[in-house]
Amino acid sequence: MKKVIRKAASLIVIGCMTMAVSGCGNSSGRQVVVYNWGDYIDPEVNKMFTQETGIKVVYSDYANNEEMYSKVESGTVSYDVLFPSEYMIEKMINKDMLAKLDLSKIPNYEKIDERFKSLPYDPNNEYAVPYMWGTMGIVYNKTIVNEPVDSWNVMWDEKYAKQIFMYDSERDSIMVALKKLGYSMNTRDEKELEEAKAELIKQAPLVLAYVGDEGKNKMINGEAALMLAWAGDAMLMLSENPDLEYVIPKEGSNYFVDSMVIPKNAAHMEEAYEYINFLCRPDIAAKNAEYIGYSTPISEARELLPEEVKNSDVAYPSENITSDPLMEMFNDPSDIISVYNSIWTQVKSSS
Ligand code: SPD
Repeated sequence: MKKVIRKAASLIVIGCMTMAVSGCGNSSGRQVVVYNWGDYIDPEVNKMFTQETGIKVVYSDYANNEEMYSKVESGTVSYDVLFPSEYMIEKMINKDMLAKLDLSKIPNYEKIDERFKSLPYDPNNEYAVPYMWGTMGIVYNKTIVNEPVDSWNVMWDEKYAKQIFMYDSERDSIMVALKKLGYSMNTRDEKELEEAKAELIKQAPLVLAYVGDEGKNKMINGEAALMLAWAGDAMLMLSENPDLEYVIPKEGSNYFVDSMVIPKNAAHMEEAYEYINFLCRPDIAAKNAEYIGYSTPISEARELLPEEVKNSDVAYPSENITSDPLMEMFNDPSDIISVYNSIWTQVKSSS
């Protein structure tokens, strides 16, 4: 987890991607078209994959599940491997957009811990191969927030006006408001969702910015007091600034699993299988997890991590956390997506 090296390396990824498109380091003519979250892979891993297999990686990234879905649905680019979160996998399965996997082509699938298999979005392990997992919580700067932080309420505290970063994502922001109110993040109750909207509108004047990946460096640089963050990003921030802490609020939060899937219309199926299998190899999964800060679902990979990472409560909280009823995984809100979209439009226009 090295901020400065990571920034330089991500430029190399783009450079390598450009070269990959024009055929750099690859004589086989084989390629795999990968679309992943930003800051969600060690660029060296893509290079190693090409060196070992001769398959070039045409790599690009997205900021959130919704952006990925729109791009894939538009059909402007045909992707081979995607990394959606659980609720988006459920939606893509329901829309018949994903290929059923032949797990015999992913022998490293057996390395994945059983507790990350047969999850509600893919109960028979037909479509998705877990990649990274984690929780969502609050990163706060102890030199500014010098009181115990244990509740989402702090993100509404006027003392911290214009020192709060929220995440620029409708699903995650609405989740925070629902949990603050004591509701399920998967509620279909329009009254509860209206209350969540009112909370977010109330919070908007206090928010310094609705950020994406750039929020991490801003927190590291002490530009805000509080930030809504995923544990993997928290790992990176905490390693760079000892004044920062991560907490999962007592009202509960989101526990997520991002997985690798192959779209039904993928043009390079065999290469997609090879790529997914490579990322599940314990040494590669460990290298990747150490670089990006997120939590690998492969115990053998976790064992290879530095002591301070593999024993971190932030990246690897107690296993009970995934059975805590206050910690929820998102499910697909397609049936009420217009309500979600309308809430988010109103929140953003009030900020
Ligand atoms: N840098 C972004 C890493 C992506 C993390 N995914 C979290 C998904 C939660 N629904």
